[in-house]
Amino acid sequence: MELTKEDMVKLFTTMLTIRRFEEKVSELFLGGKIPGFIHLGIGQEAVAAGCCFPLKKEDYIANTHRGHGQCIAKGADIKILMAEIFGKATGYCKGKGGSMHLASLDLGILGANGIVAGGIPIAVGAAFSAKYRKSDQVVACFFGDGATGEGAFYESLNLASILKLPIIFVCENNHWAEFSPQSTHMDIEKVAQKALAFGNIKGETIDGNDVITVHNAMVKAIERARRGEGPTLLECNTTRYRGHYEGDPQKYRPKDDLESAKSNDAIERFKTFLLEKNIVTSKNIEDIEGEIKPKIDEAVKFAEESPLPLPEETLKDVYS
Ligand SMILES: Cc1ncc(C[n+]2csc(CCOP(=O)(O)OP(=O)(O)O)c2C)c(N)n1
Repeated sequence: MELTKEDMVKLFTTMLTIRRFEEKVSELFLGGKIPGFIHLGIGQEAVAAGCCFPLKKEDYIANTHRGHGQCIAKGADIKILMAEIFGKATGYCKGKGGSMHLASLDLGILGANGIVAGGIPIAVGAAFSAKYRKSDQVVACFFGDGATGEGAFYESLNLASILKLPIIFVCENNHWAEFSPQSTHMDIEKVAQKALAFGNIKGETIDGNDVITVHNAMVKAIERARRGEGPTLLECNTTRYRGHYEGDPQKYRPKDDLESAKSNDAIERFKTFLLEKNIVTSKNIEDIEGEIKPKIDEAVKFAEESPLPLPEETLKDVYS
């Protein structure tokens, strides 16, 4: 699937919406308006946008604790998403999931997960179901570099390889697992090398801050999955700008690590590309920004004005 100019504008709009949405979430969380814990993917937007764009509505994603962007890219309504993050009854999980347990089965969003690597076996189960039903659906399963040290990762990839399941394992490699740099929890350089252990999994490492590269690699992985040739482990190198959780002062992080990351910003790079190729003008960019802002304000208003879940609803829809 070749990207048209229109597609590229849509991709850019998605990335910018994710960024502005999360900047607003940060502001509201630090202002005490949002309960619980928040993990932001600011800096990682190209992975969510590029990977979800070629998915069909009926395809599945399993996202992570850092999963707002993946939900927006899979088609979530930012009003309902914001309400869920606020813990309100109008949210996707009626306010009982919050930022870390976002799910919408209607949109094929199987759920963010507070358990690191917890979404991986769920995604493999969904891929097995798709294959069994011959539904032609694929699953995009997102996780971080830290998750690839979990037993669930190896067991899941083993089964997915043996059964040649229609799944794309997307590692959003931001090179940090909580407060530990990749070098302290992995003795190999690339997560994609881990694919070699399984047989039917194709491993690939790409520039996760180049949305077109991400998109094109994902298209190939989806085609391979739909042809029944098996899973792909797609490692997207990227960076998170914010702390592990919102409020984390990142004292463990060398200053130049963050500064060099910001000079490789996915949104700025794509904007420069679009301008240089005359796909958009500066005025178009301003207009896109101008359209996103009121939508985010509207989402916040909706969330703030929505009711909290009723106490008698506490155990409803809760099944484990
Ligand atoms: C099974 C489990 N172990 C530990 C934790 C605590 N924890 C939360 S996030 C995290 C790091 C995850 O790193 P990574 O998978 O790279 O994702 P990232 O946060 O970088 O997006 C850890 C250790 C947890 N939530 N679940």
